[in-house]
Amino acid sequence: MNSLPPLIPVVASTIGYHFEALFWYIMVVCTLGGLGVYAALLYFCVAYRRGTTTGSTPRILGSHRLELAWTIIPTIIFFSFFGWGAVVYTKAMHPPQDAMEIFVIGKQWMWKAQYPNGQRVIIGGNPRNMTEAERKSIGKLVLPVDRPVRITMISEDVIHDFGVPAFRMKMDVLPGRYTTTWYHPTKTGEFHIFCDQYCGTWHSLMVGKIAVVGQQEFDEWLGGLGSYQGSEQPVDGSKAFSGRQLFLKLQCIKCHSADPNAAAPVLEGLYGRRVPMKGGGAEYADAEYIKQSILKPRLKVAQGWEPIMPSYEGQVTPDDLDDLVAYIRSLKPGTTPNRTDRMSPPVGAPTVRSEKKE
Ligand code: HEC
Ligand SMILES: [Cu+2]
Repeated sequence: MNSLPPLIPVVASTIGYHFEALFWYIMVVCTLGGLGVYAALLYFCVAYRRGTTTGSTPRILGSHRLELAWTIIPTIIFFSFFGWGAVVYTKAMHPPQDAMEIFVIGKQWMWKAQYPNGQRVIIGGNPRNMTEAERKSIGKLVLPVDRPVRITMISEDVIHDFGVPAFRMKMDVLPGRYTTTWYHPTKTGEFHIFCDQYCGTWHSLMVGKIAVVGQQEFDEWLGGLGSYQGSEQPVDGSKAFSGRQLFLKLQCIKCHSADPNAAAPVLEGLYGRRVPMKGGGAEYADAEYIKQSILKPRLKVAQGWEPIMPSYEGQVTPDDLDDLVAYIRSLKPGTTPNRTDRMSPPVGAPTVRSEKKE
């Protein structure tokens, strides 16, 4: 039966627990209240049915005590909903000062998230309406566990709503006005994002995932590296992403293609491997080795290859080198670009694609 969704979605944020407690409190009080009313109804129906001993009802001219009791007690009970609700609401509306800030833009029918370092991801959307670059950078909203994040949102077109059931939080995303919400994720794992406001034809595709990962994994991901990758190519705005642009611009791709029979080694999975050298010995492929391979390719030549790689000394800045290293480090099997891949424009850049009418 694991195909059925759980009756109660997992709870994965601090507000989620507050929300659950309040929800069940209201649920239990209302259920008991309702049952009480129906039980009394049933009892009176039977006890005071026509023709019973009581005959006629006694004349009762009111009781202040009774009136006060059934006014004050329910008022206290129902105001407890309000009081508790107000406390949870205030918590939910006020992100802590140290929260990390992430911007989210809603657009028919996808989400675009931007991190403090400029890194961007696209979440969800209708692939038919996207540019190639957008399609390849479809990813997840990656968040660190146990750290508060504030999400500031705006819409490019109509009203959307950024809803995360596992966090028990949703917030309307409006055109022309910023709205904010915040989460304190308490569990690692993947959780749904839904657009909770009907927003047009592909509203149903405006869905995605939040991946909550450990702090270290998160930091690596923010650098465009690491075991966790939300999308097929390095995340837009990361060092690895700039490295990829350079890799294409400097034409490294002409030799280092995905073809193992090409003139140069495939660089996927190179980082951290031991590379046998021409003339004996081996080198550990770390950042130093990669930098040296780019600046002084003749110094250490990998076994089985000809020393045909040109030196890039003077053509690349130290920053460029770091980006290239980050990119090579992020290269996973099957992710070397095609030789014909052009540099992809940044996510969200204005595009001149022809809007095909379908
Ligand atoms: C003219 C073809 C050519 C171009 C262009 C080229 N390389 Fe190379 N590259 C090679 C060959 C051949 C080797 C293997 C021999 C060696 O170690 O020098 C190599 C080796 C490497 C290595 C070490 C790989 C290993 O398995 O040890 C790295 C890293 C590298 N290149 C990065 C780059 C980068 C980054 C660029 C672009 C800035 C680039 N290369 C441009 C041909 C090329
Ligand atoms: Cu929407």
